[in-house]
Amino acid sequence: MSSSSGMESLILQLHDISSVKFGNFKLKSGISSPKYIDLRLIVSYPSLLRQISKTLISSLPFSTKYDVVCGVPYTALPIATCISTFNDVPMLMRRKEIKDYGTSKAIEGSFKRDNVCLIIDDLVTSGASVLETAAPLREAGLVVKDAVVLIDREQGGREVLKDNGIELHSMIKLSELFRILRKRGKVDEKMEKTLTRFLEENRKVTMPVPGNVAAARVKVKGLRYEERAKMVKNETGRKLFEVMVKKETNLCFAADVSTAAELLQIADKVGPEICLLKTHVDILPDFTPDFGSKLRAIAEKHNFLIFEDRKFADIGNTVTMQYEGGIFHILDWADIVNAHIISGPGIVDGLKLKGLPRGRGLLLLAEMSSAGNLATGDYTAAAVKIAEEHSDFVIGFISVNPASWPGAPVNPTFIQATPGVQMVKGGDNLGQQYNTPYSVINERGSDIIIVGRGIIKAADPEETACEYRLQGWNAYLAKCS
Ligand code: S5P
Repeated sequence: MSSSSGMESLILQLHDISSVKFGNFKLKSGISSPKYIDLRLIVSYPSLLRQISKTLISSLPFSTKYDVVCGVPYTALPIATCISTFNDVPMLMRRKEIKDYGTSKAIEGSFKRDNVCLIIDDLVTSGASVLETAAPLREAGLVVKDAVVLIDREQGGREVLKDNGIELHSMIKLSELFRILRKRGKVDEKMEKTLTRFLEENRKVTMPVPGNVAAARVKVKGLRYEERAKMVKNETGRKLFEVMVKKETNLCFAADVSTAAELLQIADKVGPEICLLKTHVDILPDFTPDFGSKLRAIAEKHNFLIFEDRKFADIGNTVTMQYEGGIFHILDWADIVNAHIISGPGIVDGLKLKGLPRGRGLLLLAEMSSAGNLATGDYTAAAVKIAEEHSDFVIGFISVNPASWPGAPVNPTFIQATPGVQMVKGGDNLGQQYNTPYSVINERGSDIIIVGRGIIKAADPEETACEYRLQGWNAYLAKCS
């Protein structure tokens, strides 16, 4: 069997077992796709799995050298296992969930520092999942230079990986797979045209564009807020970036004062310095129904947005009522609210139901600033995933160190807002932890500094807000350059 007829037979088998399907599929991201590829099914077909594993390795250039292999969890794990046993090459496993007991290792298996590790995956789209596996391998001292995949979707992953020092080898490109199935009569002419158009439209994902969320993970560091504004789907998210650019500020003021009267007064004072004003409306003893309209008038006067830090956490149905109703009618006056993801993605669906028709935006709490909090690791990753699935409504995250997230920098359409900011690193006596504006923006990969007591307790809050604005903005300029 020649290698091209071997490849054709593999592709036909994948089609026969419905690992590759054609039609009209709604993907998790919300976009419609004329094809659906699910390679998890191959574990039920041992001879196919064997064939794929052998073909994958033979598709590597002769010059590719490696000491160990590691499959991207989960679909590629059985493939990597077969490759390991057939070729007598040791395998490593990357844990998706890192245990917080025992040895807490991210990489299982035995290896030496500087061992070269070949990454194996089933599909590559944006390259993000390969990078997520490469990061802990590299952190553990391994060298990662090559990745081999079954199918390259030709959506920018190759370029993203190259930028990160990884050469991509693929057994087959998606366009080639379509061509073979067309030749073998498995795809009609009309579907072939739809597929070609789909590929063309999705090809340039290395240039971040709205809707191409995963692929937009590239090069956020050098992107300016004005460029990112153009990529955002949600109108409030876009407006926030625009306000930041226009007013040259990435300062959010956390207006945790004791009364509504005081809040309105200080909002008017610091208004020129800020892009966002954050409230905790439930701490105001003198709240009246006209609070929202009064605050909105000040926000319009000084051109800033309003963020009610409600930290919704309940099930979807309950949060719809909490958002819209009660005493506070948050939906009527807050441009932005935030939510924990502890209850699962239904909370976003609930808030979106009410918020999206009003053009509102949502921030997800991916990390927290307080000592010992539990929003770390997989929890943070789950927040990113939910955000990507709802990028029409989720505008970004409350985060502390997004530069450290796997696959960072994350999609630049999302804004990162960080609390726990003061001029000097430190904390309060109830667990709050502070970093400086420079560290938050420049080193920790955030976009907005959220400052409360640093301004409220200053002798001159107006002047201090100006100082925070300058520090935050200069850190941003330094990051861009
Ligand atoms: O993890 C968090 C999330 C938030 S939104 N840590 C926080 O401190 N916050 C909020 O940011 C908090 O509720 C408060 O309103 C503000 C920080 O205030 P500061 O006085 O410590 O600057």
